[in-house]
Amino acid sequence: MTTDLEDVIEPESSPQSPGASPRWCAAAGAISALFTLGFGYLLAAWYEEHSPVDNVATAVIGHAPHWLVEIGKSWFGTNDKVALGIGVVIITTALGAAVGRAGARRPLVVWVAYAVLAFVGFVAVLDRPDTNTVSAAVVLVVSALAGVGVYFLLRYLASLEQPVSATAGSGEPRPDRRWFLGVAAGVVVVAAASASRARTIMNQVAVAARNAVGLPVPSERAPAVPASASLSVPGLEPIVTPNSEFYKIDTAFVTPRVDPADWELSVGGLVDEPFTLSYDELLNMPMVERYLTLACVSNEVGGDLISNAKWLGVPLAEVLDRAKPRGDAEQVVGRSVDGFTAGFPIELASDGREAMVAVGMNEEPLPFDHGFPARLVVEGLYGYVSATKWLREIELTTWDGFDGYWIPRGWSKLGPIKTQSRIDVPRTRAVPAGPTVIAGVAWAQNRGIDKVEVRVDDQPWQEAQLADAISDATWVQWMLTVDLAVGEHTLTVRATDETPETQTEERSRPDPNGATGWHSRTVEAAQA
Ligand SMILES: Nc1nc2c(c(=O)[nH]1)N[C@H]1C(S)=C(S)[C@@H](COP(=O)(O)O)O[C@H]1N2
Ligand SMILES: [Mo]
Repeated sequence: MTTDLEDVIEPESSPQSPGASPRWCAAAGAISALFTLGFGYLLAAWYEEHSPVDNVATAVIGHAPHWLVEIGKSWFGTNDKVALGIGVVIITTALGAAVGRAGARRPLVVWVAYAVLAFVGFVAVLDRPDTNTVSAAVVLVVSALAGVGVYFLLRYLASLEQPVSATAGSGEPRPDRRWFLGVAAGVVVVAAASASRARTIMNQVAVAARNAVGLPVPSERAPAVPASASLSVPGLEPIVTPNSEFYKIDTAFVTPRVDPADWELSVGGLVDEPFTLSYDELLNMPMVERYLTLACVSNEVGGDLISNAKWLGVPLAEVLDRAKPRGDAEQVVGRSVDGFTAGFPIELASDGREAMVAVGMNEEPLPFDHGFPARLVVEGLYGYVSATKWLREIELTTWDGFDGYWIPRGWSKLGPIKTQSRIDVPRTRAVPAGPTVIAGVAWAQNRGIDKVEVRVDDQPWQEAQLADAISDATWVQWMLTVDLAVGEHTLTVRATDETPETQTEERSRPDPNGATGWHSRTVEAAQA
């Protein structure tokens, strides 16, 4: 018997065809789905657009219910985007297999499934402000057609039979899988190569541009960090966090890699003189340099979503003044290239706290992960209401006129950082009995730390030694040597800020406006 195109389109017409069985059609479906992802990624890179997977994942992150996002964060922590990416690939493969299998009897199902896929991809595009819908549609249609093509090709190859001579004697036609397997392997390789090539294309322009940036010399340098700001306790975090160690939190499925050549910062809203700045214009404004400790509202008591860096940037007050804010402007909203928003009261831009449009971080242009080419940093506010990365717009609006990204998701509209302290040393549970150094950090940005106290079990609080603070905008190190008897001990720390207010013992969760409670650690002291 022969296999012709008719069999491919309507397999019922040749019931004895052994090749394109549902199982092999499922494999063809899974492989063509993977091919669609990789090829779509490459097309998107050519068109300088986000990949369809990125768009869909971004839409999922943006519209996922509050509880689901929190589950994602608690299961996968900072790896939640990787988990989501792997999830997308697994789901696509599984759906592809199911559709491919259904296509064994009803090829139309495959066409419909790919059409639905392209439609979902298109709806996700509509959510992104920085996307050209026409090129996105081209990417979706072409990659979906390519996926359908690969499916029917594989399905056809799966139906091939060995030449009659090879099956002589039996009389039964036997399937010939060699073509299928060879082509399928080739398709998988092409899909993977497309994805990796797309990644490179998407990154290279921005990477080269960032490498070429020469940061301006600030008109006001930050004073050098005094040696007295660092206690020499092994295991204590450095007072200034290296960029590679700086905590990273954002909603971006793929870190934006913005080419500053096609970037602009616009300042507008309730202002008399809206304006835009190119990256070079921004770099030519008078710059200051400041140490500032950023903290995430999601940080648990004792957690590490807090880091300290030296930032280089233009004071926010100068940027806003230039636009001549109107009397009814109450809120400063930062908007990112990927649609994230964060807002805070306009008074905080000029009440003496550090607040800037930052371009540099620890003597480098901002790393991509931390907002290149520009971001906001505001002393004393959690990042979710202030520290917009990949900043593209500053809009002045009324307080009720706009809610930032996290506000409708259950977080407070005001996000002042709460006074907190953390035990870092000892790092291990087992410690030698006798004099033991306890050390850590405490922070109360914009108020300053007045004192830190440590308690062993139920003994009286003892005041710890404080290192010199770089400024009220940064965390401060503390240490205390306590005498531990053999056995188990609970060490507890609490800080008092300069208001002066001592942090509350009452434990509360990070949502809606930052965790409270005293950090404590249990150690086991043994005879040395
Ligand atoms: N564009 C954008 N900016 C953002 C966010 C985001 O999701 N997208 N997250 C904010 C939050 S919640 C925090 S805590 C800080 C974290 O900054 P970092 O990643 O540089 O530490 O960035 C803020 N800026
Ligand atoms: Mo955050």
